[in-house]
Amino acid sequence: MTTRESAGRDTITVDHLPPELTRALYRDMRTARDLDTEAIALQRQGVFPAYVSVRGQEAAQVASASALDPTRDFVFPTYREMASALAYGVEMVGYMATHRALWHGGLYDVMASRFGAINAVVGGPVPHAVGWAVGERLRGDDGVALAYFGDGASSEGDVHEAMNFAGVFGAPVVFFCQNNQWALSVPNDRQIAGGSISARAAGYGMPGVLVDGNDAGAVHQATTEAVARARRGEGPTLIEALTYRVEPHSTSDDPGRYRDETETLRWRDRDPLRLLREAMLAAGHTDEARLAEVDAQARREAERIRDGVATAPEPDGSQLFAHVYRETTEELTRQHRTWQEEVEL
Ligand SMILES: Cc1ncc(C[n+]2csc(CCOP(=O)(O)OP(=O)(O)O)c2C)c(N)n1
Repeated sequence: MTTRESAGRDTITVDHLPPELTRALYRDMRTARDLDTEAIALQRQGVFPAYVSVRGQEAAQVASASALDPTRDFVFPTYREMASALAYGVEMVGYMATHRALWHGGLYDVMASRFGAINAVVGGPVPHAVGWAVGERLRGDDGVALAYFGDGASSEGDVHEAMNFAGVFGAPVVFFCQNNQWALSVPNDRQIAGGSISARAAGYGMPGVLVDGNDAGAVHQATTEAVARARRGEGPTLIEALTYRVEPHSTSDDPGRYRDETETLRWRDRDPLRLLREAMLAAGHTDEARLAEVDAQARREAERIRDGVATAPEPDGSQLFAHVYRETTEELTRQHRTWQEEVEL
């Protein structure tokens, strides 16, 4: 059983996993790491107004998203799930364009990707996931919703209501909490009174699983089991992946004002990418030469996405009015006309 202490181990093992799986996890985690670095640079260059780093959370994100079926399931992310999007197969130039604030939902097709738009309302996407999951069952389909949220979001009423509803109605949802130990400047001990977030699951009548969020194999296994359970019609699961936010909350934050950065250094050392790399070498899943090749490919892919985002054309401003309602209102039509007149001046 994973505990808060064992989730801080310095080595992991992948001996029990298929080598193709660990190689795919490594490739996506490596690409996400490089893309994250590029994204921070784009913010510094003024291309992105702001950015939220996923560094240190790549195992939690890539290994959970890759346990899903992108043709059947649906992901409800927050603002920090770039690595999940990448692993799920979302078109990343369009996804990252959201950070350029060109268009509120990015430039990718949310419905076709089955990966929701970036959502900055803390806890907000969690009830959406339950709604979608209940709808899926009413349609007679077997898709599973996965809702990402943070330790801070776990204190929101929305998350309680979503879990309670899902527990009572047996909705096919995986509640995936990335406990990165900080909700902006608020630490875990101001968020959790009962020892862990996963312990709350009992009150909702669902299994609660605490997993080392920096152990890609363990995250993948826990998520695969939760998805299978939901698909079999046995209801929701709450997974708490214990990890750490090693970067500032966002590019606008200064964590030195509220936390002891020597603890951050310890977690930087528990780098999920390094842990996976060492475990793969130890298990004979790869060798240094193959890893060097994957690293080079990941770098090229991150650069391709960066260049695509930086040069993406701005969408036509009239799209502002296109997706507000299925059928537009008189007021919106009036505003659209006014906007048109102003741009034509
Ligand atoms: C409903 C709501 N309340 C407050 C905020 C301001 N806010 C933005 S991020 C954040 C912290 C969220 O922490 P957590 O859920 O742990 O996620 P993390 O950012 O650590 O991934 C807060 C309070 C918000 N965006 N939405």
